[in-house]
Parts: sequence; structure tokens; C-alpha cells
Amino acid sequence: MGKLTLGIIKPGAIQRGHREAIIEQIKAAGFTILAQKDLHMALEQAENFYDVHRERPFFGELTTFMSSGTVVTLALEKEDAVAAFRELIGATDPAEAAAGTIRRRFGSSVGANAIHGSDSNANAEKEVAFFFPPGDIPGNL
Ligand code: 3AN
Repeated sequence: MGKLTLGIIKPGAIQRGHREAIIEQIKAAGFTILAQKDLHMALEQAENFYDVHRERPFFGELTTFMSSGTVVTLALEKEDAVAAFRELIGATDPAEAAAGTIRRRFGSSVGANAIHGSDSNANAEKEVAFFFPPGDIPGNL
């Protein structure tokens, strides 16, 4: 518990060619990639993933964007993974994210902010399970 989080490299960052640089930055920060998968989500899958945001005004924009191209999903392990990863990715708005964070370096707008990171341990467990069957995660049979 507390060691797992989910990252998703978003379509805009993949299209702009930042995939490898982002993965390098994640590894350099001490995260172990337990499982990694490329996928192109259907709109309905993106809507299910972001279900908690269904009532937010940006829900349509968010889910259309997240299903617009390939994403890379990452099951990541590190001590205190959720907080450590949120620090590494930076604030939601890339313009407000601290210098050197992934969103500051590779994001282009609040919506196209390069990367998703789970916001709590409970959501991390749910989000990893959403994309990866238990057998894909070492030590989690
Ligand atoms: P975070 O991903 O930093 O936890 P949330 O939970 O507030 O941020 O938002 C979920 C996702 O919705 C964000 N990754 C962001 O890309 C998108 N989002 C948030 N606010 C807006 C907005 N005003 N317009 C478009 N997309 C937004």
C-alpha cells in the first residue's frame, strides 16, 4: 500500500514526440515501471475512467481529447508513489507548474497537460486495476 500509482502520457505529448523524454524523467526520479501499455481509448472508456468528473464543465473536452490518439499507461512503483508522482508532474495548469516538472516541460494547456497522475492511494489502486489485469503487476496475483 502506498507504493503504487498510475501515470498516463496523454495524446498531445505523444504527438509532439515527448514520450521517451517523459519516460526517462519518470525513471530518473526513481520510479520502477511495473507495467506499461500503449492504447487508443474509445470515448466510452475515457468516460468511464474519468467518471468522477462527469458533472464538470470540461468533461466532454477531457474525454474527447483522451480518446483522440495513443496514450501510454504506466503502473509505477516508488515509496509514497502518489505524492512523489504528483510532485514530479506538477500543477494541473502547465503555466503554473514548477520549473522542471513534466507538465511545465511538456504540457501545452490545462487540458493537454502531458500526463495524468492518480490523486490518492485509493484511486491509484482503482486506476491501475482499470488498465491492468492483476497478473500484469508483479507481486499482485
Ligand atoms: P489533476 O489531473 O491535476 O488531478 P483535475 O483532477 O482537476 O487535475 O482534472 C482532471 C483532468 O481534467 C486534468 N488532468 C486536466 O487535463 C483536465 N482539466 C482540468 N481542468 C480543466 C479545464 N478547465 N479545461 C480542460 N481540461 C481540464
